[in-house]
Amino acid sequence: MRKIAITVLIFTLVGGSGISTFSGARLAAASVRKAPTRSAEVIVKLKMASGALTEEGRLITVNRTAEGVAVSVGAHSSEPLIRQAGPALKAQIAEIISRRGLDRVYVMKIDPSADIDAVIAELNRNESVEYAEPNYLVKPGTDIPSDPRFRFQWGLRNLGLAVDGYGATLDADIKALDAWDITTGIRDIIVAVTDTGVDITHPDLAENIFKNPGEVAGNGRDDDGNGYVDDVNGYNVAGQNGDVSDVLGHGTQMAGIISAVMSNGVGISGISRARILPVKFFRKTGPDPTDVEGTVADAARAIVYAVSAGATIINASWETFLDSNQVPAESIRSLSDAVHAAEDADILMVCIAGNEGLDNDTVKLYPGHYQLSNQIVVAASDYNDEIWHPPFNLSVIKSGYGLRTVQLFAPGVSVDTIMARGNCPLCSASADPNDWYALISGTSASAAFTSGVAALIKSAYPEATPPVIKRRLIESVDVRDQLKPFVSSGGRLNALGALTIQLTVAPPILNKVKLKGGGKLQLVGDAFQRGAVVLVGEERFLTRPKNGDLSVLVANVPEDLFPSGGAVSVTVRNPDGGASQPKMFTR
Ligand SMILES: [Ca+2]
Ligand SMILES: [Ca+2]
Ligand SMILES: [Ca+2]
Repeated sequence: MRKIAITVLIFTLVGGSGISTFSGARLAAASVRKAPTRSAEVIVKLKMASGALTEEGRLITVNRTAEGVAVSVGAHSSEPLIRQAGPALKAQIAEIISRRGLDRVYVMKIDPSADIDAVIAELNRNESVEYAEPNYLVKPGTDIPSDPRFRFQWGLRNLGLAVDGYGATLDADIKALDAWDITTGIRDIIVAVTDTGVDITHPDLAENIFKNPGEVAGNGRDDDGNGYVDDVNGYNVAGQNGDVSDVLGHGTQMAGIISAVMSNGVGISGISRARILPVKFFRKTGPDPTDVEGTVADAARAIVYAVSAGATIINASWETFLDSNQVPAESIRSLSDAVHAAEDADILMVCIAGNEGLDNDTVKLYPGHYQLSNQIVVAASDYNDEIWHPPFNLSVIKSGYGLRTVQLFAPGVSVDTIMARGNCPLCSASADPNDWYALISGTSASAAFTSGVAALIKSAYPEATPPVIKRRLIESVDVRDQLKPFVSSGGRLNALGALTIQLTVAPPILNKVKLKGGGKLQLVGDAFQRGAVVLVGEERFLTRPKNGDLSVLVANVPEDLFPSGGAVSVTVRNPDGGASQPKMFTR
């Protein structure tokens, strides 16, 4: 198998709304660091400017500050990370973006000859700056397909017949046929494929592609007013347009595993009938088909678009580049802010353990390394329930793993899926529809399997929050001795088990409710979990632990929900589904 070689180029910013340009370079050109792990950009988050904020935490003056900060280090341009805030942006989404400060994050283009480390150090000394960090590059987590003609979906049902020429084990599969007796997935479920794009007209996929009913294609207008122009079938956050065509072929492979059209007499079957929301964030950087690049800033934008578009699940089959000298000591905070926003929006995010055979407990691989309550990290197993390794060589491991940080295995070797059509590295140039399929290997495929099963869980249990979906996935695995040393659950994904397992839940206990000035609701009790919500009457509000203490939760609630002298029911619900007894509270 050939690894994808992705040419890394320093790209030029395309002109567009919201980009400010500057001239002049103040920092002297220093030793040029040709780092293949990051672009010639920095990501800067500004502190909240005191006294200038509106009630919602938004303000105009921050933009002026961003320009000032950019000029101070000789940046060529400064562009807000979040470029969209249309009238249709739901208040809840706006609140999440503001809560995570994503509206204070800027991407600044630095002179390629400047010393980026020095620029970042200077930015971090600036009193207006909350953090500054490199705009790291990310890569899709897969290898080039091996044999486009060989189609046998052992991961769904393994009959023990040879796979790609190698012996396989009966029942080393996710039990998809039995799971489909319970549900094949409902179309309300939206799986955002944050990736290289998707071939949305592929005959085995088109029916399951998300369609934005309020948007008119190709008229250059944002018809539904959600802040994104022409986002009819998802969005291209890097190019700021509705062209989600696949620049590499990788996103299409993921979409096929998750939701290739079932029972249409064509090709393969996806795991679910959920709809695919293509969110393209990789971009072309040159004429060669392999000139494709993705950055952390665009990955963060992709996550925010998925949040805005109402995704249920985000499939993140990509990872930061790994080089022991380049992996930062600190986390990548801009990407963390975006993943936190997905957590606030109750979106499950499926992440990969990587394809370098690295122990994720010791090597930081993003976005999986954040380990937030809505994230699950997946390793790749083969048709014999072994960790992904080269044929006949069990001593070399290709899948990433981690007893603390990787939760489960899912099929990731010689997995049958669909190919995008056209001129790209993982595309098919053939006119024969039989050639529009391929076997692929990588933890990317394993994440897509997991996203597909998560879509089935959410179809059968619409109330399930990400932590509940995670528990269903993790606690129902088929445990295998040979997988135990590698992941916390010790096993491989089992779709049937994930749908049928009985979860035990310890409900939170709500002892005391207090209403402080400004609508600050304080909840005192036991067995609260991070990410718990409070129901005030019918309305739901996010909580946060007071000073990190989980026995006291705080939520911002409009005071008018508590009429003077009238009793209101207050309930705390944990993300794992446990709910306290309602407590009647009178202001
Ligand atoms: Ca739109
Ligand atoms: Ca339009
Ligand atoms: Ca099909």
